[in-house]
Amino acid sequence: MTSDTAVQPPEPTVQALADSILDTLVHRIGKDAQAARPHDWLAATIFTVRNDIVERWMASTKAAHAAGAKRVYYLSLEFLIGRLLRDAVTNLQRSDEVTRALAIHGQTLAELEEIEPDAALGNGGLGRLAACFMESLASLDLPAYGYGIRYVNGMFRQRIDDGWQVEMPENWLAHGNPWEFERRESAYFIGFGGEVTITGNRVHWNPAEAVEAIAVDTPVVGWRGKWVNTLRLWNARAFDPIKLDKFNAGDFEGALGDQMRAETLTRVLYPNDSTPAGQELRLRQEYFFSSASIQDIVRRHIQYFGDIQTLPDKAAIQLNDTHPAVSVAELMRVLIDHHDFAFDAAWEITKRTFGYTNHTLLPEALESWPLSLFERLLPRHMQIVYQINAKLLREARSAGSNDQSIAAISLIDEGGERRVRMANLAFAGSHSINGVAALHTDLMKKTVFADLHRLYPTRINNKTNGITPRRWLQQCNPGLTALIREAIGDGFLDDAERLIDLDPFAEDSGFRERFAAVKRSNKVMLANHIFESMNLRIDPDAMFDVQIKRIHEYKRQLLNIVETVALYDQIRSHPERDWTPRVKLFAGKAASSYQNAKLVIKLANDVARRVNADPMTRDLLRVAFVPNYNVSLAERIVPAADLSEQISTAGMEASGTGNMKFAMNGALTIGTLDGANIEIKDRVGDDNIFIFGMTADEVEAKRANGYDPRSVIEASPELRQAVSGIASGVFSPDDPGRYAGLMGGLYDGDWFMVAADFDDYAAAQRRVDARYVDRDAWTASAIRNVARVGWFSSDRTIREYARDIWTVM
Ligand code: B1H
Repeated sequence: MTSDTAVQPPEPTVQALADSILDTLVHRIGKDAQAARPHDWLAATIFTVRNDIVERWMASTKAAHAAGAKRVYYLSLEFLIGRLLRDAVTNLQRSDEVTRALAIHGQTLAELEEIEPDAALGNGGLGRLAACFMESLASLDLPAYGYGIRYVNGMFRQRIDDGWQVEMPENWLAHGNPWEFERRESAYFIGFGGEVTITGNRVHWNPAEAVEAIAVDTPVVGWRGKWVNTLRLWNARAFDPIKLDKFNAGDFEGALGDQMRAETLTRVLYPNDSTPAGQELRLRQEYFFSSASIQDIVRRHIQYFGDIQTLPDKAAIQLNDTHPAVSVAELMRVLIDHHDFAFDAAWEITKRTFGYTNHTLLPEALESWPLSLFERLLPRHMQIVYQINAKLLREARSAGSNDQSIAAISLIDEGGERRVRMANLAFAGSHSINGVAALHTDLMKKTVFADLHRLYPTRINNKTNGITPRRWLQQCNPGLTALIREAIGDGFLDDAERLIDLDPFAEDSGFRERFAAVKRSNKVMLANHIFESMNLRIDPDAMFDVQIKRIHEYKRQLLNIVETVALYDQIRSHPERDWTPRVKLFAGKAASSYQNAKLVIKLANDVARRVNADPMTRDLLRVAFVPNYNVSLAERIVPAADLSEQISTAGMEASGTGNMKFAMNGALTIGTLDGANIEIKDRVGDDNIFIFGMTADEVEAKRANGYDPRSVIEASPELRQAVSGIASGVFSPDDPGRYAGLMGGLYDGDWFMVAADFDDYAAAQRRVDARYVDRDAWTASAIRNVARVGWFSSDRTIREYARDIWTVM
């Protein structure tokens, strides 16, 4: 869409804005300026800013309609959007105006922004990617809807008690949510269970239970406010919230039971990153939001275009991993049972409409549902899955696939308890299947999808992830943004790849000094925050070495911690050497049932306690585990980082997106040749990144040829000392055996190859030390990182999806 199709309302003056905030406070919140608390001012500000957004929103909707535009639908069980006020105000370019208007009332925009709850309707990278994509879609003026679930409780709040993670319920809606609009008129019937009957050639599904899905919309403002899209999250409600007959008979629980069951559906986000939860409630969530979204998409298409046949020309539905994959069967059901399509015709429309993005190859992460559960909950979909499978396997047979290949392609896993394979369903039902970084896409073709890829060799394609430079540069790092603007002008704000104009400034000593001053001031702000929140002092002149992400064995926080211990031992053995002072920062949540991940958190805290209390190393090494990692905390930490730890076992991190955020904010990466690290290295150049460790091929070969971690540990004195120190309780004198099992795992098995990569990692860290001492060279490299990673803007990623998969550009 062109930008001039949306109306630009006139900018109200600052005084008018201040008046309207006060008017909102009084008439909408019901408080006067004297009685209002900060949350009231926040709500009044959001409501006021929202008015401006709503006008643009309606104009965008009308423009898309008038143009008969094709719409993009992004289906995701996770949207990790974080706070919205600063995003909205900066994208509308009204920061100064709103700041000044609030000042008239003695309020500070920055302080109000800080009390906005962080909407954490996602786990990690996959959910944050969905949020970055929504922002880029709006920034590129592409008509799009995000579809998901309005969880009442998002990602749990993490408390650290005596070093252990404790999960606390998160309650982002406690003060209401001024951003959202409930659309009671957009409600759909969602059935579960029951049976399927046939009359004539008509199939009829009679569900045993049903809930209503209610739409709740949030506007998503693009850069410069030219275009506004919709994030539509579904809420579940009982059709009959109170059964009055039961209520009158005194059966209060029975009277409210349906409502309770419905509310349970959209109550809480499953806090797993990478490994799916196999519970029935999760499958119910998946079907609930898939069905509501498909019904809504079909309803809108028919309303606008009249003819369901043209659906693939006017709607592109992207499946964010397999969590919405049941949508494939749901669209088939709607087309066949409600619109009288023959199976084959419905299948062609379905394939042309869907695209599927895969985000992980970890075998335990590939979603599959026991056939018995799937059939009991979705009997009609089970029939359709069987029909799809019959067609798929016929095609495979006629293409000459052997039995082994047929078994791999099948939608049904027959090894052991029979299960429905959601990845195969998503693959079969889509015209495009994409990975999220070049290596990942390559491995998809060679591993999980090898047989499907041989059968349909044109479907798999790569779309390397990206991040929105609005949130992850402009908003989180205003100091750096201002400096870049002075140097190269405003062009990079609209096209992040113009950051390349900054490259020559790496050689300008005056610029390097100013760049280093910005980084230092970001570090001072983070140090203050850590002091205030954790009562720990860290030195802004030390190197800030940061690993923040979900805690998972494949991400190898353990490698970092063990190396930290080895460094600690080295410093104590050789205090006379010229050590580079470091602050090791960790943050991240562990899935509640992931015992090893929780133990890694405890270990980081135990190591921090001991190291930070040691007078011999105090000035050279500090360790901190910052609690409750979320989007807002990342926005503080990323601009302050010197070193970005991206150290997953090669072949296991599909892409990573934190790696991109750090590089764009001038941190240097220490990383393996995994995921998008490889593409970052290709762009920043070998001299501006620290690469170590085995390649994905080497990891695979080592596993195949029998890897013996014990001999590796024995052969490395530093590693041996660190591991045996941890194992024997040096860091856990209160419970000396605490880490015996965790360290034992390294000796016998070490699936993630911590030992195999240790020496090379430690050597890379000493190269990091040496480079950091030459502060000028370090800063030049940091500038080159910023200049050269504009390609990792999610605008570029979305343009590629729009051109290659959705054909909307
Ligand atoms: C990613 C997930 C994921 N990959 C299952 N897979 C989940 C899988 O709740 N579940 O069941 C939740 C999340 N998340 C991440 O996606 C990758 O690990 C990252 O490497 C990648 O950058 C990110 C975005 O593509």
